[in-house]
Amino acid sequence: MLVTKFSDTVRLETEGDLAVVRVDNPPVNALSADVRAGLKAAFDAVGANADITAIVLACDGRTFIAGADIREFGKPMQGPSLHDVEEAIENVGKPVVAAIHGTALGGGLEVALACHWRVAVPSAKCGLPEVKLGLLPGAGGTQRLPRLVGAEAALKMVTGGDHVPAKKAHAMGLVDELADEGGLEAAAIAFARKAVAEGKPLRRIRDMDEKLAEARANPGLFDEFRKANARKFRGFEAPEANIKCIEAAVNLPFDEGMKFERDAFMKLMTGSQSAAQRYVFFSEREAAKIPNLDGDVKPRAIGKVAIIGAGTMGGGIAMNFANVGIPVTIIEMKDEALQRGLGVIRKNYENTAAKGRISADDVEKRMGCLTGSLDLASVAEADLVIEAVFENMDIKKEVFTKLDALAKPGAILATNTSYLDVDEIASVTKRPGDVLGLHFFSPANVMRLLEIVRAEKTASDVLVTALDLARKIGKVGVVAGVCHGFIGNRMLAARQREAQKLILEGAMPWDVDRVLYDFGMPMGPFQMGDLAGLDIGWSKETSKGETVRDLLCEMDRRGQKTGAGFYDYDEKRVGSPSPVTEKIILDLSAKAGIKRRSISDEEILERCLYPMVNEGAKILEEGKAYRASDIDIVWINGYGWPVYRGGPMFWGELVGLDKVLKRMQEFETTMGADFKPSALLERLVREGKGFSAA
Ligand code: 3H9
Repeated sequence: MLVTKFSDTVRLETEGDLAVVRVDNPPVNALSADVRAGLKAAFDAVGANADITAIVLACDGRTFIAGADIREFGKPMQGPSLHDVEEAIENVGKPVVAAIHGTALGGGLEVALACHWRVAVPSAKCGLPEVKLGLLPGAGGTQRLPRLVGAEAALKMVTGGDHVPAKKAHAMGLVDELADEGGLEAAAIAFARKAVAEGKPLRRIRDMDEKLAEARANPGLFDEFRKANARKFRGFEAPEANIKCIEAAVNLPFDEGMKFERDAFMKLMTGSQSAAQRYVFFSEREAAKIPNLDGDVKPRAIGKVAIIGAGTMGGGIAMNFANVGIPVTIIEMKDEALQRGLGVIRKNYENTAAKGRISADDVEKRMGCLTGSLDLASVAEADLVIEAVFENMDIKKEVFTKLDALAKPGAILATNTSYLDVDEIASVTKRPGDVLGLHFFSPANVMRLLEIVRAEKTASDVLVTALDLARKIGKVGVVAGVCHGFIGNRMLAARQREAQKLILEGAMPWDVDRVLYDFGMPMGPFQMGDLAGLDIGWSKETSKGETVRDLLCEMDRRGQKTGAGFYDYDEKRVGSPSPVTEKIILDLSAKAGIKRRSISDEEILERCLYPMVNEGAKILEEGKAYRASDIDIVWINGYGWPVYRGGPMFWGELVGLDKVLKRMQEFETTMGADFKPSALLERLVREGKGFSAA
């Protein structure tokens, strides 16, 4: 075999009349300038070499090409473009077969689509996930894919960005042949040789028209698709741009479609939404890294988990582990509560199975991972114990005192508290190094965020274990320090405070909710309150009847569950502004001597969001978050902050920290200390820096 290097990351292996062009650019074979240059040169060379009759494009390492190199985006382009590479492949004049393992994503799949055929192992996945980065496939993906699989399937793939398993890709016509695991390259070579032997005409996808003709016969397709997905796409620019490109593929000649795609790609690439979404991609990966660790800290092995409390939270947490096959013991004090909890979990799984997302077998397999117990001593076998009992310091301390006596040495002891001081909880044990907070968000089996609360004495390997475990159960773990409400709820409190003040000063709950919904949040604070139940943490006995919430609860308007809260609800739980709430608010304003005024949408937004940015800055300066981007990841994954706005800290910088500071100072002058700017915010503005310099 003759090996020729065409760049640091691309080599050509020739044997007789066969050439394998191989990419080796760890970790994910991204299409860096070096890879593009190597590929172009290699294909030019094999094209010119009359001895070569068949070519396979393959990758070393764990995956086929996983896309363009996102780190190069926004920098000046170097070397040949991806379009040049694809032209060199498509027009090489001999059969080219892509051998796909791991993931063929974005530009990687686009390169594979420029090949004449594709062979994949069953474990491989194909996708055009650009939409998740606020982009569209910018190297012909939107023009070639519909020609191969039809416009409807292409629309779903480019706007959903999901990874399609090879078997499905094969059924769709995206992959031409499935190879045995381990036999990929042999199969791709055999495929290429057969094409030569049979004299198969080279299949250039750009020349195919049959599937497009089908789409042209169905002119309503695109608007129906837009309508069906309007809710999902709300606020995002990229899905519509992707749809327009597929429309262009159907209606324009290939080269014009390519130009349309390139222009649309550049528009998205230079916009703020894609910048935000690319930032979130890297920030999520950054969040898994603990700065300044001493040496190579290994995670502890977690083979068994125990959860104390079978309520909504405990049950939801348990499901995360059962989903990935980790055995869980759920401990309750009374059998009735235990059976109820296990029953809710089973029902949840059965609902998921009814929707076709898991099989009936999966339900039993997952339930088989769960064991109920009425004896706290069952924690003895667990490597990780998570307490999810009532949110009360005395109760938590009592539980941890017992856990300290019962858990095995080296077991990690976690509390699911949302607010309480984890140092104080850890202090009742003789092993505070093993204690930390694992703050799951409700519904705990659904929400992606896991706040990992690092107490003063939490050991490094305990933190590393928690981050590792978060990834295993499909969560995004973010480390927070001990403070009231940690990262997420502490910032939420700043927003809630302003929302409550705004309705007494002149706005109505539906005004505040509308402004935040239009900003891109899934719902506003009052809708959220109604959904969660206004009586959380409220009781008739202790109500002072002083707040809107007190008065609503006293009238048994406790939110959606009682058919009324801030809003009135119909039988389908659709809310409408309530005259009852309005009267309560007007009366309370009058009682407090507040002269109500008209409040602009702009003020509502600034009053709700700037104090959050400011609180985030305080969290940073107090060292309660490692980085500003961690704060953003909390808000995107735990509270539905729109990903295309990058999180509150990213958004604050986009608005301009100087502008945020100036408004905070003005509000402080007129409305007092709630708006006192953080010292960090002042310093960064003074120095003209962003949060990454904090
Ligand atoms: C595109 O292709 C545009 C084209 O249409 C048009 C061009 C004209 N670039 O996720 P992991 C890094 S847009 C640079 O932990 P996994 C990542 O940051 C692109 N770096 O591994 C991390 O670095 P670090 C379309 C990348 O096994 C390391 O690799 N493609 C890229 O859990 C490991 O990543 C995508 O959107 C990249 N493209 O998952 C695919 N990808 O170690 C994006 C990863 O320093 N990538 N890195 O933290 C993924 O979805 C996952 O990384 C993948 C592997 C599934 C591939």
